[in-house]
Amino acid sequence: MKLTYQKPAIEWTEALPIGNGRLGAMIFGGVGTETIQLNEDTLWSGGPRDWNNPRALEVLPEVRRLIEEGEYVKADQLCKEMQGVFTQSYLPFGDLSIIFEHGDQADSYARELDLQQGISRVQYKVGDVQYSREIFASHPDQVIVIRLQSSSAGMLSFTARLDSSLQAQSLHDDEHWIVRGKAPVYVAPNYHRVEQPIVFEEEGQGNAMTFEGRLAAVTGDGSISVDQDGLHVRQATEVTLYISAATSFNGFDRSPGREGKEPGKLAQAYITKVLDSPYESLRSAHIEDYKSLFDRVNIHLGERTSPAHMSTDDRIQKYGASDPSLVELLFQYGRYLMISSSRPGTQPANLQGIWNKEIRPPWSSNYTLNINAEMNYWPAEICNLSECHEPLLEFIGNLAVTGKKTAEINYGARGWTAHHNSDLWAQSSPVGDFGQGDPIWAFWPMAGAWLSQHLWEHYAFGRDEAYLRNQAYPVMKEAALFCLDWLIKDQNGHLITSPSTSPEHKFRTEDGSLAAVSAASTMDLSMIWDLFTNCIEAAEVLDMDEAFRAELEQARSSLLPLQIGKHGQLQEWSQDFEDEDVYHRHVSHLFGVYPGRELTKERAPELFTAARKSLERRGDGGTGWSLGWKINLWARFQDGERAMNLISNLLHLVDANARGERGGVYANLFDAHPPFQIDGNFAATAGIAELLLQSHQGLISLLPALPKAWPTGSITGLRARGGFEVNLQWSNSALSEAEITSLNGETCTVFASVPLEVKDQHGREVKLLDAAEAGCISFATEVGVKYELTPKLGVE
Ligand code: FUC
Repeated sequence: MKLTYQKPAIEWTEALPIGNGRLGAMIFGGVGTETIQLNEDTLWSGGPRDWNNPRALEVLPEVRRLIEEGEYVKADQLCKEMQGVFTQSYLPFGDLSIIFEHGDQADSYARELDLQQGISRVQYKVGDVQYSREIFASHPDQVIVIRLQSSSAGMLSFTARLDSSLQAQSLHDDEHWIVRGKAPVYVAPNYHRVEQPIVFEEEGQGNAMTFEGRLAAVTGDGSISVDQDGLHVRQATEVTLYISAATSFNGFDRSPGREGKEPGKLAQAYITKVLDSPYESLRSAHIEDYKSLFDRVNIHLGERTSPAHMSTDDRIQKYGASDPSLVELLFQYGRYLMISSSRPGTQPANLQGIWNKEIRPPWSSNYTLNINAEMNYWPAEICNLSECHEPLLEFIGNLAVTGKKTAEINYGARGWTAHHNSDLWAQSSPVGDFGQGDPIWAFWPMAGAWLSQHLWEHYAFGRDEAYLRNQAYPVMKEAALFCLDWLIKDQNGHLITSPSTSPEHKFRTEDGSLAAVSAASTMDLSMIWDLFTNCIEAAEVLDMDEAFRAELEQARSSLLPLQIGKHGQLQEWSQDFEDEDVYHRHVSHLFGVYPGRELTKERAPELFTAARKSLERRGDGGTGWSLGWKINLWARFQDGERAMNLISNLLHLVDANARGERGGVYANLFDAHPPFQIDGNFAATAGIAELLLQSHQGLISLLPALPKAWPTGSITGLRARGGFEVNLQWSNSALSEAEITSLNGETCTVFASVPLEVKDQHGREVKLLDAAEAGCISFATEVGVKYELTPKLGVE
C-alpha cells in the first residue's frame, strides 16, 4: 500500500499529497531544494454576500410559457436573467522551501507515500551520507510535521522558509518564521474573462479573510537561528520542522474580516502545543489516529503482476488495471484521500479535495453540486469512513439556511434550494454573473434534492435515529418542500419541473439548434423521486408527519413517468430529443440507477434495460469523474467486465499538462479530468466496493458484479445499509465465505449466487426466516454478533 518513485516530482501532479482534513500539503521531494506546497481548507476568497435575484421570480412565468410553446432557445436566453454571482475561489496557502547545503547531486533516491501509516518519505545518499525525511499531517495535533535525518553526525544544514503568493508578508520572531497575509475579496472563475480577475481590498477596509502560518524547528545537536532570509539550521543530525496554519474564517455567514477569528493566535497555539512533545509521540499519535480509520477496510484482489520495484507511474503506464494490486492501491488511495481531506469539523472536500496551488484554480476548485461534490462522498459510507462524511452533512445544513432565502426570493417557494456551484460561503443561487453564464450549467435548482440523499444515506448505513430526527430529516423535509412548490402540472395533470436542464448536456430542437432548458428532465424527476422516497421512509422511521408523508406519496405518484426513447434508451429529457453529444460525459439521466435506487431490475425492469442501453450509447470514454460514475453504473447493471473496462480506462496515465475529455490518473494517482479533480478518485473507490457489495434494494447482495480478473480475493470491513459490516472471501470467482456483523440488530436479508448456510460467531446454526425476495436468505440478528455465511456443501 505505497506509492513509490525513484525521482523527485517536477510537476505538481507528481508530488505526493498528505492532509489532516484541514491542512494539506503536496510534497515534491527535491534533493537540493524540498518544496512543500501548503493548503488550509478555509482559505477562500470573498465572504458572505447577497447572491439572490428577484428578477428570477419575475421572468419565471414567461420562461415557463416559452418552454410550453417549444421556444427552447428563447427560454434559454430569458433564463439568463435568473442568475446571480459566481462563487468564490479556494486558495493556495503558501509554499515551504527547504534549501539544503548538500546540493542537488544524490544517489539511491526513493520517495513514497505510505497509505498504511499516512506518512510520506524521501531518502537519498549524498556521498556516504544517507539522508531521510518523514512527513505527515497530524489530525490530533493539527500541524504538519517534517522529520529530517542524516546518517552521519551534523550533516544537516539548510534554510527553510514559508511564503505565500497572496497579499502576504514573510517575517520572523525570535523562534518562528511567520507568513501573514490576506485573501482576495474577489476571484473570478478561471473560465470567466474579466479585466481584474483577482481583487485585493484597499488598505483599511477590513472585509478580507486573513491568515497566518508558522514554521518552527527543533534539533538535538545542531544550531537554529531565524533572520529575514529564513529559518537556518546548521550541522544537525536530526531536525523536526513544524508547520501550523490558520485563517480568520469564522463560519459561512460571518465576515472573515469583521467578525473573524485571530489566525495569529491560532497558528501560534497549534505550534506551541507541539514544540515540547517528542517527535515519536507526535508520530505515534498520528499513526494511531490515522489507522483507526484506514485499517477498517482491507482489500485483496490478486497478486501483484508488476515488478516489485517498479515506480507507481510506470505501473500505471505499463500495467494499469491488469495489475490487481494497482487496483487495490487505487481503491485504498480514495480512502486515504478522504481521511486526509475530510474530517469532522473541517470543510467538505472540494473539487481538488484540499490540494490546490492556484489562485484561479480550474472551476475555482469550488463545490460543483451537479455531480462532483456528491461524487466525492460516494465511498464514505460503504467504505467505512462514515465520520468523514460529516463535513458534507454539516455543509448541507448551511446551504439549507442560505438556500431558504434563495428559494423565497428567486422562486417564491418554501423550503431551500441550491444550484450548480457553491463555496465556503454556502452560495445557493445560480452562478453566471447575472447573465454571463450558460443556463446549461448555471440553471439547475436541484442541488437540494441531490444533496439530501447524503443526509439519508448516512442514516441508512449507520441507523443513528437521533441524527435522523435532529439533523437530517428537518433539512430533507425543507428540500422536499421546495420541490413540492417547484413542481407544476402539465396538461395531463402530471407533475413536472420547468425550466429544467440535464446538467451540461444540450439537446437539439426541431430546427437543429441547441438548447439547454426544457421541462422535466429525467434527472430532475429521478432526484425528486429519490428525495420524496427518502423523506417518506425517514418520517416512517421517526413516526411523524403523517399528512406530509401522504402528500409526498401523492406527489411522487403524479410525477411524469420516465420514458423510453426511439433508440430503446432511457430518455434524458421528457421529449425524445437528439443529444448534443451522444458520448457526453454527464450521465445525469441514470441517477435512478446510481447513486439512486429508483431503477432496479426488480422495481422497473423495462426502464432498467433502457437505462443500460443509454449507458451503452454513451460509451466507455470520458473525463476522470465520468469514468468513475460509469464504474458505479456498470456495477449496478451487474456487469463486472464492463466495469473493469472503465477501471482500465481510468488507470491510464495522463500527462501533467493534458487538457480535455480523456480522463485517467496522473503520476501521483490523482484523478485527471484532466485537469486534476479529486472526484474520480472517490468514485473509483466507491465503484470498486459496489462491484463487491450492494445494499440499495433492502438486501445485501454479495459479489454482485465480480470481474473475472479477480478470481480469488477478499475484502473486509465494508458497510451495508441497515447497520451491517461485511467481510467477503472468494475463490474460483465464487463466494467462499462472508462474515456479517450486525451493528443494529436488524433482520438481515442476503442475496448471493450460491445457496448459503448461516452460523453465528459461536458456530451455532442460525434459523432462516421466510425471505420475501426470491433467491435470498433472511435471518434475525443481534447487535454486535458476527454471522458466518458459507456455501452449502454439495449444492450447485
Ligand atoms: C462540471 C463538469 C465539468 C467539470 C466541472 C468541475 O461542470 O461538467 O466536466 O467537472 O463540473
